Amino acid sequence: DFGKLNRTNQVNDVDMDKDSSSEEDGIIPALPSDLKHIPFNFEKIPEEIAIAKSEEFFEMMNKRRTVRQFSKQPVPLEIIHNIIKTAGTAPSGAHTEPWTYVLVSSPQTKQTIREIIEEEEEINYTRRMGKVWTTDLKPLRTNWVKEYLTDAPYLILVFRQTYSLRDNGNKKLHYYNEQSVSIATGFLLAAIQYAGLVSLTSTPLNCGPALRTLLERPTNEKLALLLPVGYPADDCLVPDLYRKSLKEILVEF
Ligand code: IYR
Repeated sequence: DFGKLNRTNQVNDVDMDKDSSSEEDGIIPALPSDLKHIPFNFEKIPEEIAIAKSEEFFEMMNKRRTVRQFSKQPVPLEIIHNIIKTAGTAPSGAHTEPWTYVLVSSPQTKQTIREIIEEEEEINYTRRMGKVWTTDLKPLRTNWVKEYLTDAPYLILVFRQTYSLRDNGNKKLHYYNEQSVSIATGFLLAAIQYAGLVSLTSTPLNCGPALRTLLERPTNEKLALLLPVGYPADDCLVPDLYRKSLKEILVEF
């Protein structure tokens, strides 16, 4: 759950009363002030089935790998739409849903994106990132040449809305927009995996403004991530990495 911030920016975990003074102050909530609360239709899963399902989901997610060599094989658009709909089910601060997904399949636009990113990434690798960072990345065999940007059938650019405007022109605050977009991207990656596709969670350094301008997004939106989506190339290689065990990531009291 997302804590609430009051006007003095202090965290207030207690739910505000229905007849709190906010409207007397001339502050109108972003959601309808008469928003109904309705019964929650919860369907309980029997425990033994829940255990099997949770294990099955782990096995499926544990097969996810970040892929840097993509096939040019097309993917039905309907799958991509369903994946983005899934990302849209993520929780968000005050239900502000602070995300925009820009889906690129046009070869010309993918080419322009590739040129923008490769130009910046060459400077990143050779001048900005520094010796420690580039040395850490060496075993992963990444560089500034990004064929996946033109090979993958789709690029999903995740934009984070730092705020939005209400119908009356007032600013709507997007609380915890970084966390909300990060969670939604997790949903997106899980949906991609479940649909049998692959992706790469890329963070094009210093490319945000140029890509935002190219894709005609407003200045309140910041590029969070760029995900190529498709099938892996037939000769795709992945680094032979292992994941931490439960024991290494869990602390129980
Ligand atoms: N953004 C660069 C560099 C890069 C950084 C990290 I941290 C990685 O895990 C992988 C790559 C690139 O995309 O190549």
